[in-house]
This record gives sequence, C-alpha cells and structure tokens, in this order.
Amino acid sequence: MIPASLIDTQNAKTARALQTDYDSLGERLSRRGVDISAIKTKVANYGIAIPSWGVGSGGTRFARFPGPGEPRHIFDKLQDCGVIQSLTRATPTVSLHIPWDKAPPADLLGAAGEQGLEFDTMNSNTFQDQPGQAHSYKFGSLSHKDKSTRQQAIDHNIECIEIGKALGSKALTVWIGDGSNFPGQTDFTKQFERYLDAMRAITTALPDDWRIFSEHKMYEPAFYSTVVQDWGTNYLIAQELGPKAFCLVDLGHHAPNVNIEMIVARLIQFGKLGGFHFNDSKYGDDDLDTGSIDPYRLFLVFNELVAAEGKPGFTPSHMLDQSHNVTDPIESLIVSAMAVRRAYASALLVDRTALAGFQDDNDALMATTTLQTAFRTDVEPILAMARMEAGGAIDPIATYRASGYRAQIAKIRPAVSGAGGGIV
Ligand SMILES: [Mn+2]
Repeated sequence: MIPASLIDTQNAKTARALQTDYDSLGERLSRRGVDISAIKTKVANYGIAIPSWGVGSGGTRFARFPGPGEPRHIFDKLQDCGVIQSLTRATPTVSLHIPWDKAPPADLLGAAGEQGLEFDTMNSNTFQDQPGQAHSYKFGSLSHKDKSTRQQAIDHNIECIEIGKALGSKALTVWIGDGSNFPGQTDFTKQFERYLDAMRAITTALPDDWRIFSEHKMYEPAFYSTVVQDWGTNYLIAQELGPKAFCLVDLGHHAPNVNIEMIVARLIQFGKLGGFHFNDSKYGDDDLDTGSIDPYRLFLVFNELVAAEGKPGFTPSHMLDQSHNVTDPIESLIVSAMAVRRAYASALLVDRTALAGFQDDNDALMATTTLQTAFRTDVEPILAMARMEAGGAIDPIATYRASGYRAQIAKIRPAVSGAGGGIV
C-alpha cells in the first residue's frame, strides 16, 4: 500500500539531520543520567490499538461529512490500518466492533496478516438496534427492565467473545448507552442491579485468559443519568465481577477539568485499571485527536503509567477512540499515535528519584518543575529514530501525502452518501 521504496526515498531526505538531532539530544540526556537508546527501545516496543471505526469519517448528531475513499467494510478498514502501521510502526493491532465488522474469522485473520496486523480488544454494541433484532435497546440493554432484552444483550456480548477467541483477542470492552433522560424515569438501584446481573453472566462466559473492561461515561446518549457514570461506579463493577474485570478509562468521558491522572493512579493502586481510550476534549466527549487540546494532561496520565511500570499484573490495554469529522482519518490517527508515544517518551524522562525527594521535602515548586523538565524536553528525535529503525517514516504525514494513497483508493471505493445523522 505504501511502498517501502517510497518510505526509504522520503527518509533519505532527512536521515542525516535526524541523526544530528538524535545525537545532540542523546548528549543532553546523558548529562541528566538518561540513556537515550534505552528510552528509544521502550518507545519502539510501545504499541497502541486502532479502533476499526476510527478510519471512517465521524460525525456529530447534526451531520456527517464523508471524505473521499471512505472504507466500505472491515477489509477496507484493515487496509487503512495497515497504512497507518506501515508509516508509524506504532499501531500493530486493530480493535473490532461487532456487528459492524462481522466477517468470517479466517478472512479477517488473513486480511490482517497481509497488513502485519493483529487483533486487540473486542467491542460489543448494545447502544443501537440492528436490522431484524427481536428487542429494542431504546430503553436500555444490559440494564433493561425486560429480561428477554437483557438476555439478547448478554447473548450478543458472548457472541463477541466467541468471535474474539477465533481472532486471538484477549479482552472484551463493554460500553452501554443505558441510563435515563429524566429524573424519576428509572430506579437507580434496581437498574444497576440488573446491569450487574447481566455483566456477571457475560463474565462467566470469558475464557480463563481473558479480561472484561467496563467503560464509564458521564452522559450521552442518556442525558440525565447513565448506569456506569464515573470511575467510582466502574470500580464497584470491577470489584463485584471479580478478578477478570477491570475499568476502562476513556479520557473524554468525564466532567470538564476532572483530574483524570488521579483516577488513573487510584485504579492502578487497587489493581483495577484495565485500559484506555485515548482522545482529547475541550468541553465534553468531543472525541478530538489525542494531545490536540491538552498534551500536558496526557503526559500526566503517562506519568502515572510509567510510575507503575513493572507492577505485577499491570498490563493496561491502550487504544485510540476518536471521531475524525474534518480531517483525513488516516492522518489524524497517525498524528494521534505519535502523540501517545510522545507522552510516553516524555514520561520516561521524569527523574523519579528526584521527584520522590522533592515530595518528601514538601518542595512543591521543584516537584512540579521536575515534571515540567521532562515534559518540555523535545523527544521528537527519539520518536522519529524509533520509527525509521522499524521501517517506518521519519515524517509519516509527508510520506503519506507523497504516496497519493487517498486519491488512489477514492477511485476504487465509491463515495458514501452524506445523508443521515452522524455516528461516531
Ligand atoms: Mn471509548
């Protein structure tokens, strides 16, 4: 899709300059006692999953404006994910959404294998009705008052596990739209009891080596209350469901200005952090590109993750979850994958011994300066060198644009209608 020869030709233009920048940064880091090659190795081994739905144009509840060459089905999506991986070498896995991505597992494995991709967490969908579905989710799914509707939602999640088993996935993420739109509409307690019973049934169906992630979200589509509204409720769920259950943190699913890095620390402390959906937000669940609004917050989240590295059983799952409404989704996902790696690399530069000392001395100024010193260090040469050495592009966006990929696939893939409401 992106010929290796094009990547090589593009890289040749800036390889010398990159080496100079990398050596210079290496020298500066060595004065701080940091080995740049150790950081580069860690960055090179850090991968983030692409959600299959991320490569299509997103939309809002007002409209969706599709771009040229939109993927028509999961096989087109895997091709686009392959392009992102070939350029960034940071996105080796794809997270599928059922039923949107339903196809024979052997075909999925074959298509992913051609792109050098594997499958990450499975995602179920009980927030919209599918054609021919017996029971509607208009008033809920796993927490619905009607037992047969709940059972239908349970059966769907178990089907997702079965598909995932055939694909080599090891986790199921459950996000539900259940909640209420008006005070008094539901009994909070009974609704939550029904949800927990349904999640217990799903958890029982998990293979021994699988995990289940519950994803909290404060509001939307339910606008008065949601069943899994915040990390506190999410933690209760993970506790109730037992050792296979963990909390998933989507950065956009909190009230504005909430201290997400502290939530992350709490969940790590009690062994219940399952993973992330990375994105960014200005006002609500904006699903903007990761690091585009508040890169310091992203860094602070990674600061907690790096501090917990090596903790027994600590293997959180990392995925992007964004809506690309005005950009080429491939470009947004490339930039976002790099933003996540940048936050990780910066967090690796934090002098943790010094930080602990400043904390012990109640030296607030030097403690926070220690974090800022790491954040302000330009780690781009590390990221670019890791990419180039893995066969990726020094400048993935420039190489992608030089490839003409979007124009080529636009000829093959017919334009998608812009009618209808947007769905993320
Ligand atoms: Mn999410």
